[in-house]
Amino acid sequence: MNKKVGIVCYPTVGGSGVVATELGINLAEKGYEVHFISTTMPFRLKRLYANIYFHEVEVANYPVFKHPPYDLSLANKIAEVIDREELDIIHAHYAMPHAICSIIAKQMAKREVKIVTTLHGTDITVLGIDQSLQNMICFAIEESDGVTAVSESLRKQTKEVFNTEKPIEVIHNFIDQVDPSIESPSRLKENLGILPEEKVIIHISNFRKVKRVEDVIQSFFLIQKKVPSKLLLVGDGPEYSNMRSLIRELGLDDQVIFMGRQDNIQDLLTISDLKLLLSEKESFGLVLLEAMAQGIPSIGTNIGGIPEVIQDGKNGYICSLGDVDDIANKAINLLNDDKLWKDFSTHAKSYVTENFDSKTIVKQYEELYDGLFT
Ligand code: GMT
Repeated sequence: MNKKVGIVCYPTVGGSGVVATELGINLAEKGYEVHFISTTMPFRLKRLYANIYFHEVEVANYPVFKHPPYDLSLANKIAEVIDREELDIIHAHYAMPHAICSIIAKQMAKREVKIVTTLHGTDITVLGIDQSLQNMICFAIEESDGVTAVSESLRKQTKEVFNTEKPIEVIHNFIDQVDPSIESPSRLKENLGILPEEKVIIHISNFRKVKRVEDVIQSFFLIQKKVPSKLLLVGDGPEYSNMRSLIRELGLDDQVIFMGRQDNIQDLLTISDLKLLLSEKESFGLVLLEAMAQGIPSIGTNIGGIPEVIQDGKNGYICSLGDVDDIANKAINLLNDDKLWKDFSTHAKSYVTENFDSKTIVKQYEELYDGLFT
């Protein structure tokens, strides 16, 4: 009989929430009973599935609490769901705080349950650097029954930073086959004020400092001098206003289109010719897969898991962090060479299908789950 799996994740727009939700949907389609435990319904969970349940974590907020105790409310809810729904596995996405809360819940619950933790990056590459949290993250890793990392780079970094004994399996992020786009690309381009002959460069992120959106803009500044083009900036976050100012300073107001947060980026990718992800920290870069699955070549930095997704010179380019001249030169060369672009585009699609298809990757999670019960 298929197992009952509880998935604990951040429901908001962001790679880890997308991966957790898509995993749940794929498992449900294979007959698992899936229980999402989160503060709000994961945003990609748009359809109704008979065997997917959602359990809302309500955070108590009494005046005596200086900070609402999200972690405790979550642990309590996980324990409650383990017992009531007779779960076999809790799959926590992020060590901090989701794995920790799951471990507390396991101790509270009356039923034996296995904990699987998937490391997505920031818990290791950002929080891991904070000494005060290191012991806690170590504890989450060692006490989990199974641990995965979304890239080899993240697995290596976790071992180096935490020196943990627990084996960490690399299970890359994945993508479902892309549905045909509903919007007509030429109409969408026209609606956005992009001329038919203009190339479209796209960047999608949460505009945190680590994403180095300023490098995207500086690279575009050089690109647009040689290639008629527009830059689509999709997302929102702390660096948003600084980026607006930079664009004004560079006189790029008419050539950069701010799209804000978008749940459905597929149509925007359909009209794009090049994806830029120039982060200084990136454990994987799910947005790269989303672009490459649509045949959009990408340029990324030689950071974290990015080189596990982009094959330099085959389906995109890998450049050094901050080297905007090199990034721009490579982009100009690619955008001006139709044959090269088509080659990269074909390779991008096939590389994603061969290596990051949901069918292949979800099977790896299933094998991991099975292994916990033998
Ligand atoms: O990109 C982000 O900063 C959001 C973050 C998240 O929590 O969704 O992304 C992390 O997990 C994604 C899914 O595994 C990865 O594709 C991103 O590379 C990773 N972000 C970082 O490592 C900065």
